[in-house]
Amino acid sequence: MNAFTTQVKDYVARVELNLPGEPVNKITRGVRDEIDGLLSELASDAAVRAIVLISTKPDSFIAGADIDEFVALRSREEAHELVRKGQALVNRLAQLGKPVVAAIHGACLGGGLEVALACTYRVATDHPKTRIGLPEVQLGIIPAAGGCQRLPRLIGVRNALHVILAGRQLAARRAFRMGVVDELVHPAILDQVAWEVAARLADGWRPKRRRRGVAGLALDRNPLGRRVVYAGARKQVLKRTGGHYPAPLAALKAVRHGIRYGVEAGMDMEAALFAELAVGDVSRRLVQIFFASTALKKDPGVEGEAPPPKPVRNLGVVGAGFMGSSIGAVAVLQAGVDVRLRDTDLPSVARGLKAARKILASRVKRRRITKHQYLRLERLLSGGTGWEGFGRVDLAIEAVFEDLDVKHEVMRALDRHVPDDCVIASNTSTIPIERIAEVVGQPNRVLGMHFFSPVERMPLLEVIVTDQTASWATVTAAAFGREMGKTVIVVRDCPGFWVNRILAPYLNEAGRLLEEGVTVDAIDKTMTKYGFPVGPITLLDEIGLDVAQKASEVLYEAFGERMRPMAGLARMTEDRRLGRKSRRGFYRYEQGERRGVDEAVYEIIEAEIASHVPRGDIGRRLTYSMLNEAARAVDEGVVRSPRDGDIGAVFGIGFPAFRGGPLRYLDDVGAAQAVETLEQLAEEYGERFAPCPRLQRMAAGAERFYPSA
Ligand code: T1G
Repeated sequence: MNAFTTQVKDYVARVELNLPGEPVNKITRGVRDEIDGLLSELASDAAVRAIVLISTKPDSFIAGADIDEFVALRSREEAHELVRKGQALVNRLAQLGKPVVAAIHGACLGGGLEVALACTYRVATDHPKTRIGLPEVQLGIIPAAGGCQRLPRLIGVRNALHVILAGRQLAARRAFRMGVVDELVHPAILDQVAWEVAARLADGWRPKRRRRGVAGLALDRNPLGRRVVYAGARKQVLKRTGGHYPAPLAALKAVRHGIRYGVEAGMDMEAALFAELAVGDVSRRLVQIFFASTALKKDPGVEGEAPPPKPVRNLGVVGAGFMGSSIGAVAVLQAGVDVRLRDTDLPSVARGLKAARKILASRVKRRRITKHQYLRLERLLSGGTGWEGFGRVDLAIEAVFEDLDVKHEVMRALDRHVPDDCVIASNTSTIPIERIAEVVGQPNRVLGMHFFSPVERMPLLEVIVTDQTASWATVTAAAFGREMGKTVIVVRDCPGFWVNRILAPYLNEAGRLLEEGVTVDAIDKTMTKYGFPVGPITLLDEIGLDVAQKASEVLYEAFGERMRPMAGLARMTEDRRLGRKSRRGFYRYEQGERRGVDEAVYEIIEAEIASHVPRGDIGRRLTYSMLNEAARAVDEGVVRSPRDGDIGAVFGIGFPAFRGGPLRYLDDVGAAQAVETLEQLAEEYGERFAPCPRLQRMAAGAERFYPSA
């Protein structure tokens, strides 16, 4: 296997890790066996008095245990046996009897951090690629190689739970401030500093770790304080997960048990809980989403031989409004490119630049970037009312008013001012790209880049392509979207694209239920119980009722009766109720906080609060309106695969990740059952629920969207 090579110099052994043939270092069975033998040699070698563990794989310290291994587990017993081996390795390292320095550059995650925590001292590089954390709960499992024991004892229970329960990946600087790592260095001197520390440790020096803040002492160091911490953590987890994700609560239990009964008892609890979670459905689904989103990072976005993407070093954004300025800010922050913002008058440009700078400044406030980095990034932003600078852009994105004439005017201008090989993108959410492109001389370089608001937080980007879009343009837009930190799906040009296409019937159905007398609370609570982060009525307020109304009109025009929007939406917008942004919608808002349902809306939409809809049907009507449309859209080839459709739904509208996405969920329900439910709903509530042809075919042939469960 030879994942490790060792050199001993002046009684310090430098152990290099580089797993052959793998893009990252991960703890496989082979690595465990090899390190086991190596630790025995190092322990007995009198010439070795200290050890440095360092990776020579670019930007990867250790990315954790091998996820492929625990995906293959078929029973709790197997899972328990596997995790016990991981624990034994980490404990051997901790009890080696000779000091070990972890020299960390790149991803140090999961079992990788648990290995580092078992070392005597941790030096990390201050580099964007150095990410440190215990992300296991993101995979539906828990840190089970001592992470739930060693991290709380190193940085305190409160801080450790903050890291573990959300599966955070910390930037190196943050990890240093929290005390996870002892020293932060420039990558160029990591090797030398680690070696020098090892030599000092060999001579008997030991680090005196800085004490945690007063709050840490008050809360961490006494049972009563810890009870407060545990209760607060549990409440936060339940608020965030709605109880659908067992892993964070299990991690809390493993931490608490170990603090109370000691490290060994704690690791026993880790192993037992890991074994149960690792073979559970939630973990299976979350790991599928991990692999799907990882595969998407490498997907060029076109079938067959993909041309190389054109590097984007200069971005032009037309429209310095809310979306345009956010797109510009994220492009500067994530991709570090020059951004030229253009609008029709200087006050608009000034407002756009100010809004973009505000997003950059928020990163300084949250200590994600330094003031120095802010100044460097801020200089990449410029703006004006002319076309100066657009003559050298590699990509131009328009984010102007959702009106075809306005967009045509911008497209004509871009066609004249940008280089011939510049990709021209529209951030439209409703207008077909083919229509937008019809005024451009070379429509093969036109596509859609549909960002979701707020751009700095929403992970999904839809790249919308027409039959005329050239592959080089598609791969360039997809690659740049990934440089902006987005998960990118390439979607065929049709009304609503993918996300709005499947969202519209869901939101329309919520409106119908309202008009039939079902309360806002009953509707929203039904869907948060199903696993959505917020219910459909809250989502309408967040999207903006005017935006939702415009999108629903486009879809109604395109798809007819099954996409009929709720009648009350127009009355709501006429009453200037636009949702959160106007501080009045279906909910009331005070100081930016949602403050409960505005009962006045029932009168506005002329609803009688006397619902006769059985509670079970509320969920079925809402869920199946989305599932049916998703199956129909996949059948039309709106997305390139069920995988893209599921990732788009999970990352775009918060479809419950533990259900895997609408198409995974349909596989779980089974096409025959789904058709039967839709037929019942159609009989009871109307033709819009008639099962789409794809589901009928799948039911007849017992087919699935995915080959295996
Ligand atoms: N196991 C198996 N494969 C992994 C892996 C892992 N831990 N991490 C990455 N890969 C593969 C990935 O599938 C892809 O494969 C390739 O590496 C490059 O990944 C006991 C039990 C490390 C930040 O959750 O977050 O430890 O597609 O494209 O963008 O408590 O990968 O090329 O064939 O994402 O530079 C906990 C998961 C495991 C970390 C790198 N660890 N990985 O991102 O590259 S559970 C994690 C990541 C555990 C212990 C428990 C990221 C990355 P392919 P990539 P990247």
